[in-house]
Formats: sequence, structure tokens, C-alpha cells
Amino acid sequence: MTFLDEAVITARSGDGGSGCVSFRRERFKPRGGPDGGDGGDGGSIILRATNRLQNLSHLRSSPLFKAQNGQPGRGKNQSGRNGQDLVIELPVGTLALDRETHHVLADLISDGQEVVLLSGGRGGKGNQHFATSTRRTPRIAQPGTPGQEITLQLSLKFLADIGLVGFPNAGKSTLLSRLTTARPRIDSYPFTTLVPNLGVWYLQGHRSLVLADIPGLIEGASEGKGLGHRFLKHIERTKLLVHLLDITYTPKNNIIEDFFALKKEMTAYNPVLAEKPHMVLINKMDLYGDHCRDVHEMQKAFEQIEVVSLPVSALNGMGIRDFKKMLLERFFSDLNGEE
Ligand SMILES: Nc1nc2c(ncn2[C@@H]2O[C@H](COP(=O)(O)OP(=O)(O)OP(=O)(O)O)[C@@H](O)[C@H]2O)c(=O)[nH]1
Ligand SMILES: [Mg+2]
Repeated sequence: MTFLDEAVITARSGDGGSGCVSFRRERFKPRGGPDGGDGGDGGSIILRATNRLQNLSHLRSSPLFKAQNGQPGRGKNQSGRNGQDLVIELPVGTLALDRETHHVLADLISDGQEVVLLSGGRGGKGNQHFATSTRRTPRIAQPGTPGQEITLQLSLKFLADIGLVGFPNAGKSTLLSRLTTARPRIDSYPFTTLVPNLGVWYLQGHRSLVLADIPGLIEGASEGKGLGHRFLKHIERTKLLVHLLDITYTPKNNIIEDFFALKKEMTAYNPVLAEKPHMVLINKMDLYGDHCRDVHEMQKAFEQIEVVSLPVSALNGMGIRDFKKMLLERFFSDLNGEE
């Protein structure tokens, strides 16, 4: 599967068509007046956000996007046709920057949002407009103005509500596939997920949350270990980070230390991530039995550092009801206790 979250493209709006120099030719009227039509306007370049796309790989093979030129004007006062606009579809969450100045030209944040990036050139006026009482046979017309060109740096940063983070194999993709229609690969070895996945969790009453599952992090990710930091930008814009920890596997023999190890790697990438609201899911509880003392102790320890934690099983669904309830309260304060 190809996953592209950075791309460079060049876009060019259409040139305006030129105005026409022409004179009326009619029988018995040898010296007809000017009748040159106007040129059509060039097509514009429009960026449109869509939920149908999840990355930028559709742009790989078309680095130049060109809108149509306007047609030149013609005799008999006929205007040239306007060039068609060119719409470039991009996934929601794409930032378009001017590659030279690094200015943000568009931040596409909602499905269907459109931004006119480059207007087309204006069509020139035909000679019909240039006749005066002293100049009856104007042999001039305006050329159209040229289109504009820009090279864009496109950068996709997912716009998800919740980011799932954790060590490899913790069960992030299993959870995503349990809650949403996304079908990421799941396997019993680390680094199954090589690229980020998005899924929509439909809750009651038309409410929904977008979840992002990113490849597992390991200690030393900031030095490029594992898949490194490459995909952390996709959780930068989330509202809540959910840390998944595997109760059967604690690399540091202490789940709280594992949690801090993860947090440290994220902070090394971007301190903003450390400030984000977060909670913990202690996963794979089905392998551990219901009434084990350890998990209560773990939860208490998290409580002491003011982190909410819940025991769950992404595999059999245990604890997911509580998780859902917590999220409904957190994200939809308008609920008034309805479930
Ligand atoms: N018993 C049990 N196994 C689980 C649970 N959640 C996930 N697993 C298993 O753990 C393994 C890893 O699951 P994934 O969902 O691929 O883990 P991941 O966190 O996405 O892993 P990476 O993509 O490598 O970072 C798979 O074999 C899953 O079936 C759980 O709640 N209980
Ligand atoms: Mg995975």
C-alpha cells in the first residue's frame, strides 16, 4: 500500500484569451465598424477537501496541474469561451504551503471546503471597445493576462479526534478495527502497522469520532529507532491521546514506566504532545483474568499521577462500554446523561 503524506506539485491557472480585432463585413456597407469579441477568462485552480481520500498518493504521477486557457475572442462580437477551472482534490487535513516562502495558503479542515488557489487570467477586450468618435477603425485589442503558476508543498496532518499511541503490538489496530469500519492489518508481531490509518467510530445520535492509529513507537524513536517519529505529526491535531499498554508485556517491568517512556519519545518530537489531554487503556485484559489485584494497583498508580486508566480487551470488547461512555461525556457535553 502506498501512503504519501508529503507531496510537491506545480499548479498553473489558465491564460486569459486575447481580444479580437475584426470589422463588420456586410454587403453594401464596405466600411463596417469594429466587431472583435472579448477573450474568455482562464480557468482557476481550486483546492477541494474530501473525506474520500486518506493520503496524497493520487498526486504521485501528476506533478503539473494546469487549468484551461480562455479562448480568444472572434469576429461578430463573439466572446471566447472561459477556460474550465481545475479542481485538485485533497484529503481533509491537508496544508498547502508556498514552497518558496513557506506561507500557508490553505488549511483544508472540512469535507467539501474549497479554496481558490490561483485565479485564471482575464480575457482581453476586443476592438469593439476601442472605437471613439475620432478612431472609428481601431486596430487594437487587449491581449489576455497570463495565468499564474505556483509550486506547492502539500503536507497532510490527520484531523482526528483521538490518536491511538503505544508500543508495537499493544493492540492499537485491533481496537481501531473493533470500533470502526477501518480494516488495518493486525498481526502478532511488532510493526505490523507501517502507515497511519483513520477510522470513524459512529456513536449514538449521529455523533461520531475520528480515530487515528499510528505505527508503534519504541524507546529511541527520537533517534530514529523503529519507524521513528515519521508519523507523529498525524496525532498533533488530535484532541485526546489514548495510550494503549499491553498488560502482558511491560518492557520496563512496570506499566507506569512504560507510559513515561512513550511520553518521553513523544515529547522529544514535539513538546505540544506532552501537553495534550491523554488517558490510558490497559489492554489484553482477557489474558489476565477479571479480578487480578495488579490491575487495581496499576490503576491506582495512574490515579496518583492524575491519568485516567481503564482495563479493556480490544479483542473481546471488555471495558469498551466504559471507554465509550467516558468519550461521550468528554466530547459531547450536550448529552445530558442520555445513552
Ligand atoms: N488476547 C488479546 N490479544 C490482543 C488484544 N488486542 C490485540 N491483541 C493481539 O495483539 C497482537 C497485536 O495487535 P495489533 O492490533 O496488530 O497491535 P498494534 O498495536 O497495532 O501493533 P503495531 O501495528 O505493530 O504497532 C495481535 O495478535 C492481536 O490479535 C486483546 O485485547 N487481547
Ligand atoms: Mg497496528
